[in-house]
Amino acid sequence: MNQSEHMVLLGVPMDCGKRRRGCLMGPDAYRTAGIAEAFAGLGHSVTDLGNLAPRAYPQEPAGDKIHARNEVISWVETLSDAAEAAMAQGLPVFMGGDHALALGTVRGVANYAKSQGRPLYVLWLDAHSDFHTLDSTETGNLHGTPVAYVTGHAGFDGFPEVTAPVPADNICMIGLRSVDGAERVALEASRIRRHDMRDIDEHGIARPLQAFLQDVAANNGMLHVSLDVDFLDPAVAPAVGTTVPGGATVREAHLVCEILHDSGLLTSLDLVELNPFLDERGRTASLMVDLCASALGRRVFDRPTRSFS
Ligand code: 5AB
Ligand code: MN
Ligand code: MN
Ligand code: MN
Repeated sequence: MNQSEHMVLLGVPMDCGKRRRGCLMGPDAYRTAGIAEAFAGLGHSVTDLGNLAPRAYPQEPAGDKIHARNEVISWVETLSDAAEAAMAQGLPVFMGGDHALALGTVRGVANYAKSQGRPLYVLWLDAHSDFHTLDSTETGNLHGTPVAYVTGHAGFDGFPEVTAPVPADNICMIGLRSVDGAERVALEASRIRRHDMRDIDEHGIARPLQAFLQDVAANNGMLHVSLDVDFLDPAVAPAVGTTVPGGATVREAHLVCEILHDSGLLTSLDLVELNPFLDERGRTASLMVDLCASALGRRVFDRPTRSFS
């Protein structure tokens, strides 16, 4: 049986977390691919709050190593507030936009979880670990930093304080295959659970996910999922700036989403890094919408209920 959710769609046309442009078209590509209709067809109610915009922000300092620092800070403030408010209404889906949006969405969702007295867990589905600080980033692109920020790492001067940092133990990364040297050192020193593609090749994708979900359930956690298009293999999801070969297959990704649905634990979702300018006849946007549908209950046959507690 499907549990019926109230889905809250928020468009986040954020394109400043990196230099290559196009993610600003993401929210409308998801709408065009029928995301609202897919949710409604599964029996969920849907509200589309339209697109968010950053507040006015000071001009970027000349020669800054960090790309669009002030614009990102402004988005973080907007997104934190919007995420916190949307959590009280239903299950928010943040239609990005690049992955810098997660600095704001996860910060806001974490504040909400704290207000409910519940721990927040984060599932990071990505080729990259996005674990740079402003000091360690080599590219200056802030879409490579959200995990370090939301876990409360130092080195984010000028950014809003992270009032409810997500404990490293509560984060699970799946799909990794491009991790920079500084990120590897920092990850190895942290308790973040990390599963690279080799793990998945050897053991399958279900096992690490189920182990993580057991923990979420056992601790009455809320679960935020951050789905980067580059989690998927570029052969099936070409509409992304940072393609890395050897990614998740269509079936692996669906299985993740199907298991997420069975768990009943999902409480918020980011869809990030879709660059419709690079898509082929909308296939990446359509695949992302199909994955969302699996995460919200689309299936071929019912299965016996699986318990995660
Ligand atoms: B994405 C890189 N590590 O820091 C950097 O797509 C890539 O949100 C970051 O996962 C990729 O710029 C960020 C080289
Ligand atoms: Mn990412
Ligand atoms: Mn990525
Ligand atoms: Mn990217």
